[in-house]
Amino acid sequence: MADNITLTMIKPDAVRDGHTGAILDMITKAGFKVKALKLKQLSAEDARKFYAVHKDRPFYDSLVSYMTSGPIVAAILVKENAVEAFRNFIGATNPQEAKEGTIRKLFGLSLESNAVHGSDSDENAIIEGSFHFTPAEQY
Ligand code: IDP
Ligand code: MG
Repeated sequence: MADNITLTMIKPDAVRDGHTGAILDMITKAGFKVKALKLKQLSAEDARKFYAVHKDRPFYDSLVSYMTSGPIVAAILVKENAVEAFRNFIGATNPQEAKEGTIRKLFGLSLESNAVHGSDSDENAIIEGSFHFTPAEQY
């Protein structure tokens, strides 16, 4: 099967707490190849747009505040079946429900501050990749 991409963000709490290196190490050791990578401060407009699918959810405003509370690390990752493989690798949205050894179990602080993002479909991975990276920033 051909390789696919997924988009991840190491979220502000995990960057702030110094987990960027450990998380990137786990990601690459799990066989995901880095196609694009950057440290980036999201504006409120960026965060609202990125999470527009959740705009009617009660946690939307809080999520936007959280995601703009400090820089994030965005990356496009490549692997066979990347979207599903990465979501299995990071664990459930709620770190308390995430399996042992997953990134969210290891580094997540709460349902909101759950350390990392992972795309939910191949289509959204492409949209989210283009949101963060120009073609020239992708290798
Ligand atoms: P996902 O990141 O596992 O795909 P989504 O349902 O797409 O989960 O939610 C996006 C992000 O919004 C989550 O990663 C988490 O940071 C936050 N979030 C989701 N549900 C809640 C909630 O019920 N309360 C607070 N924050 C939430
Ligand atoms: Mg999602």
